[in-house]
Amino acid sequence: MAMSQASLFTTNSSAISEIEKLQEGVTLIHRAFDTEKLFEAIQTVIQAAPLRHMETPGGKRMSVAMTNCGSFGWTSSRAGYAYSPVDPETQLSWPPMPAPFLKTAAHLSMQAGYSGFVPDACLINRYLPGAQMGLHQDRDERDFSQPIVSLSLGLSAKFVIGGLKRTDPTQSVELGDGDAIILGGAGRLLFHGVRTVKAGQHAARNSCRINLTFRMAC
Ligand code: MD3
Ligand code: FE
Repeated sequence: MAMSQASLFTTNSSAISEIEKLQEGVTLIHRAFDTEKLFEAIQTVIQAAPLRHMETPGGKRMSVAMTNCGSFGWTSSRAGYAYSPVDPETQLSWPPMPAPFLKTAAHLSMQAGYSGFVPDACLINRYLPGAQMGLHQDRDERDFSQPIVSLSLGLSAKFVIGGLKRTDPTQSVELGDGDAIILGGAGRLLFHGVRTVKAGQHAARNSCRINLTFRMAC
């Protein structure tokens, strides 16, 4: 792993979390949350708003399957990227954010130094082995002064972080079950992506990687 500040330790009800500042505005927290509790809440969201492979504006099927909960959900289609108050598949509101989602996002953003974070959108990304996410910036939100909180569950993946230009050098970090990464300030608009997820042997959930990203979208 690349340069990181001395770690701080804090408790997460059952485990000892480890906080690592990867670079200005990029905070990684290991053992950050209760994966079992969140995994259960994820199942309830997925039952109400099933995972689906969205289409890129260029007409390609995304390898990552997605759904959302909260007041707004991130969508991609031939028409472009947009935050929508309804699921385009059903025209129904997205499922509400489960209480443990909100509580975890608020707690972790606080640990990274951002107080008062109340996300209105949570994107759920599911990576089966073979799925990846190309290098991109998150620019569809209204206020870039708001952080993004990302939680990883299940299979590990190599996460790539670059700079403010697509061609800037990158650093990679492995994100595994129970890891959180918080992007704010100077980190908020960095290019980032996820390398192709490999099949693996996660003890409880070996079939996929799930990532939750909490955002203040609108
Ligand atoms: C770094 N998801 O949904 S989350 C995305 O693991 C997305 O599914 C990835 O990128 C995933 O847009 C990475 C971590 C993340 C999220 C936003 C960032 C890293 C970031 C914004 C700026 C810099
Ligand atoms: Fe992103």
